[in-house]
Amino acid sequence: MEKLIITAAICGAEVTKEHNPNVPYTALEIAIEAEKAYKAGASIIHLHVRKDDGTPTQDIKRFKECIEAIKIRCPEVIVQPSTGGAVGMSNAERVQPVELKPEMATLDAGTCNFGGDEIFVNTENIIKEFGQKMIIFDVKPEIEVFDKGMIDMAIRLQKKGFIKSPMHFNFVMGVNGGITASPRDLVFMVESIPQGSTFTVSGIGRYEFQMAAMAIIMGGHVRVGFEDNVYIKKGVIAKSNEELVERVVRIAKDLDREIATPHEARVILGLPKRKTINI
Ligand code: KMH
Ligand code: ZN
Repeated sequence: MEKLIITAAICGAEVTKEHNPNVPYTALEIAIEAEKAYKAGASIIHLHVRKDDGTPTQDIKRFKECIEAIKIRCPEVIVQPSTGGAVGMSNAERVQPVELKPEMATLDAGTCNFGGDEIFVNTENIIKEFGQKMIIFDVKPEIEVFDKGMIDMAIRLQKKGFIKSPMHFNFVMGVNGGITASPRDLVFMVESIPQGSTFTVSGIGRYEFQMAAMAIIMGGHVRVGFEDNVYIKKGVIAKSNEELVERVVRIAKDLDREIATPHEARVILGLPKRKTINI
């Protein structure tokens, strides 16, 4: 089995210091969390950014500042900005970080309920627009899938030229309004992606480590982090994203799966070679 790519979703857009005081807001806090997660075994940092007071933003200058702060501490790590942002943001606002030409960025593949009255809107035209922009700026999309129909949308848009092949998916499982975090549904998702694709699994909340174990066994990759879950175990707040990554590393080692370095992750994901990787 190929080595395991661990993504750390260190910040998110919805989780706050009220949920866990260790959620990073400032560029310095974000860079410190990224470095700790990287040193623990993460090769990708999935990145949302905040204003200093914690308000989510997709401001390109803030992304640049945070990415540079991360790259000073861990130049090797792959930084994957979000184009999902926070529920309710405009498309123009969300897509900004793609213009920084990061190696990867997320591409959300459909609309879904997001708990309560929240709706995370990704129409077909938004996905086409973001996908095309990622092709122009040479950014590999991580296709965010909250339900099975979003896989079908991605396959259709790949055939129409809006997404390049091979595709890399992230199955986000357990959102209130998305697919459940169950073994049956994970098997269904894995069997639904085209041959040659890669996949990561993000289990939300208490499902984080159960889904991680299943992904490891099935040859997929794993995402953990405060964006998805703030607890290291039931009722115990994690001190850092590092703790969450360390737990995945322990599970992987027990299951005889080695951990990929960022360089190995680039090879597995087929990221294009760049002379310099500043961003
Ligand atoms: N914050 C969610 C509404 C992504 O990063 O692309 C969307 C999200 C997905 O987090
Ligand atoms: Zn995200």
